Amino acid sequence: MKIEQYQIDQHNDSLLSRHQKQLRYTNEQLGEQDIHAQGIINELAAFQVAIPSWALGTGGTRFGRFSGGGEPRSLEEKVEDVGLLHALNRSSGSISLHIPWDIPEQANSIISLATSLDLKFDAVNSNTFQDQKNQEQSYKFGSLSHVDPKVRKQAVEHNIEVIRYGKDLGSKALSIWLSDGSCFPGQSSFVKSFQYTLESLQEIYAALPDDWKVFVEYKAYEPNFYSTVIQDWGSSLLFCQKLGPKADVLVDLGHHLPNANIEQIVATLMMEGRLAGFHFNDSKYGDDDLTVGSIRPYMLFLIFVELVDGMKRAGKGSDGYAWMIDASHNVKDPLEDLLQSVEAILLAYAQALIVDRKKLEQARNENDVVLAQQILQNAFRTDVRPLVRESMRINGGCIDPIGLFRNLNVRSELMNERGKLTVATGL
Ligand code: PSV
Ligand code: MN
Ligand code: MN
Repeated sequence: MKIEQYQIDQHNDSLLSRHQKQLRYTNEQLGEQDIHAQGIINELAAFQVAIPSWALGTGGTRFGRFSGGGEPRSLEEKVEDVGLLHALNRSSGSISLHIPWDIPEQANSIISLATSLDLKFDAVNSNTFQDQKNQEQSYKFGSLSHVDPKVRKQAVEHNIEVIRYGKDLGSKALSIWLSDGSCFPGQSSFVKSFQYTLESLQEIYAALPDDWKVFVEYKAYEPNFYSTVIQDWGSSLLFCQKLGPKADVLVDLGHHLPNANIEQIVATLMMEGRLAGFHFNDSKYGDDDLTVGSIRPYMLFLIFVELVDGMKRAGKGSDGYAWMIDASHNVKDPLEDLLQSVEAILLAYAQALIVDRKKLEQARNENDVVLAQQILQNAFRTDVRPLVRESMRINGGCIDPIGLFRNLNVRSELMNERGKLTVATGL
């Protein structure tokens, strides 16, 4: 299944006059506040969000999995699915692989498939949270932090192997999420676990190519429920500082304890120049991996307020960070869900771009709390959807990606091609 440009153009033609009317209204509204809408549209058009290979099928929960059908059966089909998303929104121009769920047996052919769909390979992810077939040592009691040097060695070698796969594909970063920790008090020593992990990470760091980065992801709990070795942004930053300039902290929105002020974490990491990027998702309770912006859109906006500020201070564009969705789908079509997530990210980014920074600064200096809140909420409550639609349209994408996905019956086409009962490889 491939979406042709003429299908997108036809779809856009049918929506164009309505879209232009709405866009004119938004432009006028922003113009009154001296905001140049075209500049914002260009920033949105440049913003690319990577799609993880494991979010293309139904994830399920530990209680069950209800496959939706037509799911990708191979790495090639996963790349093709991301190609469909990117054709529709022109904002999902890369895929992130998880080894060994995805093994690029022949790098050249997978690269040429990706290139034909205008896709690149984002960070590669290692996996030491599951035992693999024919693996000598078990990760039941940890991997990079394990008390047994043989287990640590195996986990280090796996990460180095992942770097090799990534190098062949043109990736530029290794993402490490460590599930290591303990389920009960007394099970392990916090200090030794940290030190073993540091030594293991140092070996992996030494194997990084010159132009690579390692992203260190933290998570408060799960699958270990008493302690996690890299439990929070502070631990992650500590590892990164000890490792060196090629290591940065990766923030996954679902990996915090309830009520954590994630926007403040982001501001601090950016102040220190140590933010690698994001795993975007949303949650009500924990690592729910729900559609971005579906539960706490105001929090997402506040995070983007800090991101925009931090990027300006660092003199970096949005391409200086790794943006990715890390989601799982139980009841929605995974592709539709991902389209919704990308749109939510762009909406929050657009809202953050229209915040009147000068007035905000002034309100802060005058301790005018009411005005400061109003300035933020004024931006948050502005309907920026026409700007996001326009950013996709000028890049050759759709005004309404989910609309065209449905009009073209993409999912039933995929079911015809791949079968009704296919289950995505991976998770
Ligand atoms: C762990 O919860 C996580 O967020 C990490 O990023 C993993 O690599 C990913 O999910 C997939 O399991
Ligand atoms: Mn993640
Ligand atoms: Mn997670």
